Amino acid sequence: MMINSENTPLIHRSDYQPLAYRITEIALDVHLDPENTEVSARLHFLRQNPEPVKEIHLDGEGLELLEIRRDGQLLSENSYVVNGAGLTLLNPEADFVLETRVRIHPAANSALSGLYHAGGQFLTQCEAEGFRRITYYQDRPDCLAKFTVTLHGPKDTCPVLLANGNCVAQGEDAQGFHWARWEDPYPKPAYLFAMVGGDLAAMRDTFTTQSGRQVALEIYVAERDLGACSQAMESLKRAMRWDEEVYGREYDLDRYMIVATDSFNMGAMENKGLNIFNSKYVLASPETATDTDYQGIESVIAHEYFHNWTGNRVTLRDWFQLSLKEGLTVFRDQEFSADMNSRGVQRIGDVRRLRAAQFPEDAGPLAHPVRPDAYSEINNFYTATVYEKGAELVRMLHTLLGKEGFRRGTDLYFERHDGHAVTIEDFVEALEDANHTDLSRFRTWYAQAGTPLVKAQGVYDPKAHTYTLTLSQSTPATPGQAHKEPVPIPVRMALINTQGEKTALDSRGDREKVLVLEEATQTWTFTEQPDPVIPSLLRGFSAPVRLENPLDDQSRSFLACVDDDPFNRWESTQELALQALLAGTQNPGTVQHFPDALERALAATLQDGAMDPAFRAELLSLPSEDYVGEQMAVIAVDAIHQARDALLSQIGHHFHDTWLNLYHDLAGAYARDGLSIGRRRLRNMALSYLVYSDRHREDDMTLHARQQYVQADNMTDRLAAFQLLVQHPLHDAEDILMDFYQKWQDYPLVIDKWFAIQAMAPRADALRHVQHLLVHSAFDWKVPNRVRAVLGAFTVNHTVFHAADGSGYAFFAEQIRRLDDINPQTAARLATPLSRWQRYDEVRQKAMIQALQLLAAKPHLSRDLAEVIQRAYP
Ligand code: 0A1
Ligand code: ZN
Repeated sequence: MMINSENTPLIHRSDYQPLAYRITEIALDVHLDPENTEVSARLHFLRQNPEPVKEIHLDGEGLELLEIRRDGQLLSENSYVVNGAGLTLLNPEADFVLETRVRIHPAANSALSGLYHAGGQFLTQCEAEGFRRITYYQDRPDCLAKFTVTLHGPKDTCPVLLANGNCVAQGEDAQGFHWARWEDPYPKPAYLFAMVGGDLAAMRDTFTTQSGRQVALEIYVAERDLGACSQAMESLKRAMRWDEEVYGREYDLDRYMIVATDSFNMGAMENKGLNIFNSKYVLASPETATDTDYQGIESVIAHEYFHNWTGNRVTLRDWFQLSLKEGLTVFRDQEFSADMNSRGVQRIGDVRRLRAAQFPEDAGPLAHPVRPDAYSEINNFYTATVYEKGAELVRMLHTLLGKEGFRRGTDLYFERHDGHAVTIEDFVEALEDANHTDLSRFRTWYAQAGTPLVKAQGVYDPKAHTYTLTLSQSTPATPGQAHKEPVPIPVRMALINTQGEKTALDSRGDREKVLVLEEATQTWTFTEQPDPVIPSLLRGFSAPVRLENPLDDQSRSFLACVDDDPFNRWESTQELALQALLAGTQNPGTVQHFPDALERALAATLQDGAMDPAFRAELLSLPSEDYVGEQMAVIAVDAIHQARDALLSQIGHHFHDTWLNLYHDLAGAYARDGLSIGRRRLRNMALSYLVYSDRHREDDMTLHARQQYVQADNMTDRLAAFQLLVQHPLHDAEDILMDFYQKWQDYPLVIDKWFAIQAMAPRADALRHVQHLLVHSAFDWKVPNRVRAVLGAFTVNHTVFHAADGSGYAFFAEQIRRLDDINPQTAARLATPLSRWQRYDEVRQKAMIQALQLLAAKPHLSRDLAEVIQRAYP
């Protein structure tokens, strides 16, 4: 596609060059002012090689250079060059001190990268390349320096001044300004730099490390939110303890600070000793946050904390290694959450997310390896592949090496590389060396894009009493990678007999095994199997693959009732429901057949009152519209929606009395323990099925929802009812919408939900309604959470976004054009659903391509959005 922007040059992994100069120390002096902030920087340069170099490039973007000195002397104009990409120093000495003074404009920074002023606070975001928007620097992760930062700010609006490390001095000057000096003893790359200035209150606590040091913990929020920080604080302490116990990693500074803001592009950022968080992952009270929100806080707080070792102490050589910190840290946070909550339910959620975001990415034009080979804009590579698939690779390594072997490997990794900027290769080597093993073939996982397909074929021989299992693998071609190699795939498996027991698989009596499928096809024979068996494969989802296991419905239904692997038990029910939904899409509009096998599986779960309610709720939920679409050659948007609606109402109707009993029995006082959370989840699921059952009945179950909406004493229950009412196709919920808004208008995170639930409602006038949301007085183009609440939610309102007349796409593209001028990173991310045009029918394809063309023709197209469009429609 012709792109209307200053082209999109690619940066290649193979072009990596080590630094010619290190910067050993940096001292920053910052005078905070929303309109004009001045930043003075003093950098100590040290040449790495004896040979002189012609020039040094320092990155810089949008900086107004006011002064520049080398070793104290003003620099003459012919010894440096300044342009849009930065500053080039000509004929530098072997070592020298560079001083610069620049002016920047935080209030005008709506991209939220670098230093910005939002909601009355000064904040920074430097990953990946934001530091160059603050001062001239070698803004790359292998440039590790010791930072000293002095912040000056007005006392009234900025009583709190924070930066990384320890506060070593503070004072006041004559003009009513005060200042604070911070020193971080650990050399770090610039992407981990942070500073904050604002009127903030702190929730304080302490943590005593395993070696007995006391660490001050501080969470900075607006004064009125102080009461909503306890989940964050408790999660932080649990994460600190867990990292000591499971990885032997202790915190290394005397102070750990977290700052919350409503204006943030992502979830949170692991800046050394000074995390900056989207307030969505800090603030929670039972009245304003759902159980899912609480869970999100626990996992993101842990994620950022775990980065202190996996990312900060051991950092990245270059951005192609991003998954070295992200894949590993996601794996660590998933395991932490599994230990804190229910392991089975956690795994199901992790796989759901992987399949919802990463599998489609891996199957489309934006597919890339976990360790990419080239990029234009690194911000576009904070993807589900780098994060979630990256975590799955680490999980497979954990499976292959075993818990102890993996720990030996990470111990060696930290020992070897502490304080260094390293590669994924270094990580794999440490695991190999610590275990005297060879992971050569495993490396292909990092280099190759695409989701492998594993096909299983099993034969039981009743005479020989053997069960023979043949597994084969293939990976579809992805952009730039036509040919694929086999990868080692750990397949955790068991054989289950007619009594529902796992049989012995070998003479040792093991009842579960990990088979490693390394070749294109391999066969395993299990002897001494006196009875027919059903294979339970890929238990715990032991590898990020698609599995084709040709079982009949009978066997699946059986596994759905007896399999002791929670993931596979869930998977069996999902597969039955998926088949029913796919069948439903074939005959849209007709009364749907509700298969016996699915009925039996659901009935067994519904009757099992002893089962963990959270797990029970998982077993009773249907695959998402997205997931169903993924399994089709052409995504039949409307048919999927109708089939799913129809099956929901059938299940609601068929088990009506059971749902109603559950709904009443599960009522209980609000509490935050795991059991209560599970009970709420299951109860709200019952309510949802009851409301769907209305279609078949005389009674009006929305009355229950209305009552619950009014009487709820917590946001989980209130929002569940609210969502059902707003998204119900027949009932008018204007009064409820007004009521909700009035109650919560002062709580941005709650109002985000109010926007999102409306933007997801498949109502007849949905597009017009979403247009209205964009002009609502509470809508704000500058706040990413708010923009995502409307535009992000709109893209999952499938029947509206994908309306056959193209109206959804056209509307959407217009909004993305507008957003690109304000916040390119968020615009590019939101635009990715358009890249999946090949998956739809011809009419929709045309309309999606038109939308992409509308974007491509935009004047001043950002590099972020340009790259997404370019790759979506080359
Ligand atoms: N490293 C953070 C995520 C993050 C990435 C980029 C950002 O701005 C462009 C902000 C945050 C994490 O993994 O949590
Ligand atoms: Zn991370």
